[in-house]
Amino acid sequence: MTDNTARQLHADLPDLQSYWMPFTGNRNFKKHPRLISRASGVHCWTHDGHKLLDSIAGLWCCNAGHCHPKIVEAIQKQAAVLDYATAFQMGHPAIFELANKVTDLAPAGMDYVFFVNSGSEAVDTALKMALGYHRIRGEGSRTRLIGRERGYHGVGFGGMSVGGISPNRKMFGAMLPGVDHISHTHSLEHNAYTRGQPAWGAQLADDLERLVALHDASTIAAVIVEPIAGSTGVILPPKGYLQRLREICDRHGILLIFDEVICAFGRVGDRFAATRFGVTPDLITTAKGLTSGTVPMGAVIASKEIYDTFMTGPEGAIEFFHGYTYSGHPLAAAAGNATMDVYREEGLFERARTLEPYLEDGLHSLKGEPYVIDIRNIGLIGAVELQPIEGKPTARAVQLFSRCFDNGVIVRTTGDTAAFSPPLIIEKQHIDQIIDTVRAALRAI
Ligand code: PXG
Ligand code: PLP
Repeated sequence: MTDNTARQLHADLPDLQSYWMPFTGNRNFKKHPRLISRASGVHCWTHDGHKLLDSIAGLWCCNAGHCHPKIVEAIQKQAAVLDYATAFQMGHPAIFELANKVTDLAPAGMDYVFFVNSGSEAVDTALKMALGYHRIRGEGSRTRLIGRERGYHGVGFGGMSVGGISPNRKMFGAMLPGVDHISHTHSLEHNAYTRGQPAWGAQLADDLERLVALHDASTIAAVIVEPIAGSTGVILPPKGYLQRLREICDRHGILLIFDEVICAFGRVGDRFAATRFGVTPDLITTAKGLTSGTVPMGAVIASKEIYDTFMTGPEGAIEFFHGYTYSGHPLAAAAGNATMDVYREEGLFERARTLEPYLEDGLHSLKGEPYVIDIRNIGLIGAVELQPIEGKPTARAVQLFSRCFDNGVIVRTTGDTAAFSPPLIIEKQHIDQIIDTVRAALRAI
């Protein structure tokens, strides 16, 4: 079908031709468009009025639910008062306020916030902070960055390089030099159908010792991991794993970066994965839930030690030659402030923790349904892994997605895993609807 025919078939839609869509099969989409034109709470509606329960909070981001009136009002008010102010050698009140609100939630000792516009920018920023930190301290030989297999850290050159998802990497050349990866922690053999953190696998953190032995600690700046890997299909940290990673980093003077773009702000039933698991990294990257997905914004939360190290050059000099035109944008700041207020007033982090067992029971009730080979969960995160169709990876999950979509539920699939990350305002009846819809879809595909 040509693009012209696609346009005629969907005469009620805008012309779809010029938009090059991200992470999308563009040609297929333009033949079978799915446009979301409205959203409220845990629901959204397509352009032709099909109502959908959003089991993934947009894309792991609309934690307070869609179009929360308080957040909407804050953005509207801000837009009329101050549209933009440069963040370089200037500032505006709302962004200082937000920095304080974020550090109030952050683990003790993580007292400074650098604002960016996305998770990808947060990751690249954190990696640069790590390199700069060592250099200022006279350890400029620490230039290596260590990621983890199957990790997702966004699509910038830094995040892609430390990332471990091959389709996201293979087209884009040599990437950053001096990057290496520790092994991932997913094991169906040992951990299938675990509720919460798996018991097996803490020793996988020792893979970092292998890289220290290979490269020498004096060449390694930082290790970056997602405490809970989301994008790759939800991989939970084995009990004791993150603690062990922290210990190894401490032993060798390596900075530990938690990429909490998905985990932060209630998703794991706590403020951060760091607070839930009781492991404090040196840097935390966030985005998504920071503004409940309403206005693009990301942030790096840094330890006092890292901030203080940068604040040592000549008085008046710029300490960190880094920043984005839209760092700390007023609309994002207003959205972030309102979002933090909503989280607190509505007790949404506690709510996520309270609902965790209900979602867990619902998801694990899918054990034994056709094609299901594993179920994983923590906080308001869940995953159902399916047996791939022989020779056609991802095809089974795509069928599940389509079925659920037609039956009124948006699920996210990655590889052959369906992932769930509903808004934290979700109610039990919605969780029931998600589980019922997925069960029926599994039986039908
Ligand atoms: N780090 C992590 C851990 C993420 O999950 C990013 C960085 C990048 O953030 P931006 O804002 O640059 O997209 C992410 C983003 C999925 C999915 O299918 C998840 C993300 C992005 C796209 C798809 O689960 N997370
Ligand atoms: N490219 C050019 C030509 C620019 O002038 C700028 C910023 O001034 C950028 C890229 C970077 O844009 P941003 O600060 O939005 O990341």
